[in-house]
Amino acid sequence: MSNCTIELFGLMANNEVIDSCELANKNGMLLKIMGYGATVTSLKIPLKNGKLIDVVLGFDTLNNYIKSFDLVSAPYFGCTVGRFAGRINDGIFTLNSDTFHLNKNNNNHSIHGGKEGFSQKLWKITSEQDGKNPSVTLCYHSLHNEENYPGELAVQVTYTISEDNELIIEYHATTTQDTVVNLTHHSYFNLNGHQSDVLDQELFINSEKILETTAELIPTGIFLDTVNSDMDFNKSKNCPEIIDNTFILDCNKEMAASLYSKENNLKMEVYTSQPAVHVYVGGNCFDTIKGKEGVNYHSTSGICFETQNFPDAPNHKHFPNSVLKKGEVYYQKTIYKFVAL
Ligand code: G6D
Repeated sequence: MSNCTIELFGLMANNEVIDSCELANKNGMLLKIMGYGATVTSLKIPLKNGKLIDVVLGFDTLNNYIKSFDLVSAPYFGCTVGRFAGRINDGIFTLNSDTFHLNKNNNNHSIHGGKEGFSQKLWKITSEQDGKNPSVTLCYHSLHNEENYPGELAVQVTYTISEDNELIIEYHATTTQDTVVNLTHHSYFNLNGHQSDVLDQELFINSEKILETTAELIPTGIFLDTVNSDMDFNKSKNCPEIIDNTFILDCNKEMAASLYSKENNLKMEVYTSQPAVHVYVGGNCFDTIKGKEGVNYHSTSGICFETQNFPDAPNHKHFPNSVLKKGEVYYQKTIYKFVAL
């Protein structure tokens, strides 16, 4: 019996087919992915008491995912974000003495790949792997000058669920000419189930520095110490009502962050190869589109762990490199591990 099921998720306005793929592991963990934005639409985790809970926000229909990008502040539910996740100041960066002017979609800046970033593109399911750690790979070809980024970029994202109830996300990319790349995953997690809120869940972040930003969330280049401040999550504490900050990681193989639900005795551990995790609770798109199962989401319905390079990295020489050169391979990996206690 296959633990990788492909079916129709919906049709685009031009009748282009969007498929979904559901992966199942031996413990009953279920992951559903669909091709529009290479999006995680549901992630069901088995609890010790036998219940199965969906721990990510999302929509029931393709049309609601598409419509969500027309909102003043699109939520990017569960999608793959790129070509460059996060903000780029004034939508401008210089590379190899050429200056690039990106499409602006957030105040006077570019965010999450521009007006129509990877989150709104049709990714093709190119391979699926059955067996004990089932996986699915989706691909997208971003043309040279798409959203004014240089270089044709061939991107792959592979989602795997392991026997240890891990959601493993791996990105590969190559380019026809030097460009900038920063890919991330944008699920809103809620370990009490997608219909509740995260305020009583405990947040841990293995970091002692955040990026200082302007009022428009553009990094100034200054790193702020967080120890003994409101932004110090080295000791777990309840999720804040509002947070929209990039935490600098220096943890190699150690856990980067975690979330814990006392209600469900369920913990999610985050591991990543990325140099930062942008943690986000908030949003103002709610009460506009109905979430899955008709649930009315609100600003504390979920928390994002957007593991990534630093926002605006192309404009700060002391930030980690964000340039992908022709002939190089971009590879990043993030693991969201679920532990039922
Ligand atoms: C806001 O600043 C946040 C981003 O981090 C988030 O990805 C987006 O909303 C959905 O712009």
